[in-house]
Amino acid sequence: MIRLWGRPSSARTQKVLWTLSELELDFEFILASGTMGPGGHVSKGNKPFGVVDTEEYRRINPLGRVPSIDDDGFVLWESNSIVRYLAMQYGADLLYGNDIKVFASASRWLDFENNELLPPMHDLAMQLIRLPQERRDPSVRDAARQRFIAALRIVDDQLSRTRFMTGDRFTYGDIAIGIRAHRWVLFDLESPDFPNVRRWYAEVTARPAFHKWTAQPEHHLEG
Ligand SMILES: N[C@@H](CCC(=O)N[C@@H](CS)C(=O)NCC(=O)O)C(=O)O
Repeated sequence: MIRLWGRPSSARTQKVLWTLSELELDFEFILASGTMGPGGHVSKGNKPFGVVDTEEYRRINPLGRVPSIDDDGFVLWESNSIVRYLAMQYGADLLYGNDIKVFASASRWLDFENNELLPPMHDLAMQLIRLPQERRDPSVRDAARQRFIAALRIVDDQLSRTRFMTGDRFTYGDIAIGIRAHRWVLFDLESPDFPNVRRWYAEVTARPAFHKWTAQPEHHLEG
């Protein structure tokens, strides 16, 4: 049995949730966070889910962050490593066509998501949703919007040449980029049109697995 520690509003946790849903795997979901709780972010006085600051959890994840998994005694943290593990262990055909080059290509998009899309999106989530009004700074928000757009241009260029992020088949690379694209659409900020992203976004978000944990706007816009 797989246990997953995380929170539904965490895009990194969502990478794992979407992957588990694609694979139709059963799992126990343990709500955990030091910064968010059922009412929202701690910066607005809300109580966090907790768990992450316990000694027991620190033995699972020394950073005290989410997500982490325990698959029958095999413990793993770092969201991208978890997605790659689940793909290799349970979904080689479905999530990368059992092809090492496709695996590596999808893996590259996970790193791109982590390095290029996540930092500006973190700033956007803080500036648009999580910080109290008096701590928000429009110049930080706008710089993050511009940086996200620059990275999205690269995604659009890739998708002008291939149906999915790595070629003609859906892979776990589409999951990581798909979550960021979904959040971007929900943020509804001023942006150039990216027609290839639009076409691909319609296709990946039509997948039933996307609707289990990732589609819901409240996981992206509340906090
Ligand atoms: N590189 C790590 C980063 C983990 C991380 O920073 N997770 C965030 C949530 S997206 C977190 O734990 N935030 C603090 C909290 O919720 O307690 C990963 O990808 O798993």
